[in-house]
Amino acid sequence: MNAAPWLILGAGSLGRLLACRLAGHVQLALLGRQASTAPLLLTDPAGAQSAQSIARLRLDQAPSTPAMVHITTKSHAVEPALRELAPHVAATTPLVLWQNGYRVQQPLTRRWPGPVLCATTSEGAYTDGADGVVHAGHGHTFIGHLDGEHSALASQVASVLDSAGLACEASGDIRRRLWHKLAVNAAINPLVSIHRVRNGELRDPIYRPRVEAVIAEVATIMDAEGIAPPEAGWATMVWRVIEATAGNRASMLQDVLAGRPTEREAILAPLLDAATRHGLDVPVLTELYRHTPG
Ligand code: KPL
Repeated sequence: MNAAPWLILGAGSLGRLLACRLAGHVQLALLGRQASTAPLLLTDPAGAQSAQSIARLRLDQAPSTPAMVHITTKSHAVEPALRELAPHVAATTPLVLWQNGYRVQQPLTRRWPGPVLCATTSEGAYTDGADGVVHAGHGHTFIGHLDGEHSALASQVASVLDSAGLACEASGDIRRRLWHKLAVNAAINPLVSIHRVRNGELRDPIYRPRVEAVIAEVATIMDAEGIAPPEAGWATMVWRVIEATAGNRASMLQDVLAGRPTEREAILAPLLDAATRHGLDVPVLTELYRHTPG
């Protein structure tokens, strides 16, 4: 095992999932608002439970020379969390950003003195009480640097995650992968959070044309941004995810129901900014932004 620990900043569902899966593969600590000596309880996709003894620390208790820091908070919480952590860790520490959308990735890649990798994942997980995480479904993770640098580091991280049971590969084109996920999230999350419906209900005739209209505007923006479409096309990609997650309450709907801030700024704002940059008129996305809870 590596001597320098991997720090996981953010003890929500993704942070807990990474901690439980990586335990035994690397030294690690999970950083959150509160320290805890309680073990983390992982429920795997088959329903089997296991208790993991993991160091759970406050940010100010972080070891000063970690091998890397995985930031798993929501996008809007990254800057405050990193401000709090920065005085405690070397500025050359590699960061891995796991946020949805495209809000923090570019500024942090330019600003942080150490290497910054971005990750995008379709692993499904949710928290279960104060100490539990349910790994609801296996997915796939891609990791890479926005400009394709630090490929050896990306491969090393991907290989550890992969051997820890989280299918993962290094990507030389992580920007495209992040925008693809953003396209899916933009077509699903705002609509289901406004109408408080499960993903599969978007197939109903009252919602379907709205989804199609969002996809059409997103496709135009992606084209202007030079983001190559998925092989199957934008619409097929989105409808496949809706089909595969039909019974899910999307993360944005869960945030709304729990009274938490949503990822509206991380998901819709980059699309609107890109539309403005390219002089594109996007009335459907503009309206969607206005109605989506922030
Ligand atoms: O990633 C998701 C989310 O909930 O944020 C989708 C793909 C919409 C699945 O629910």
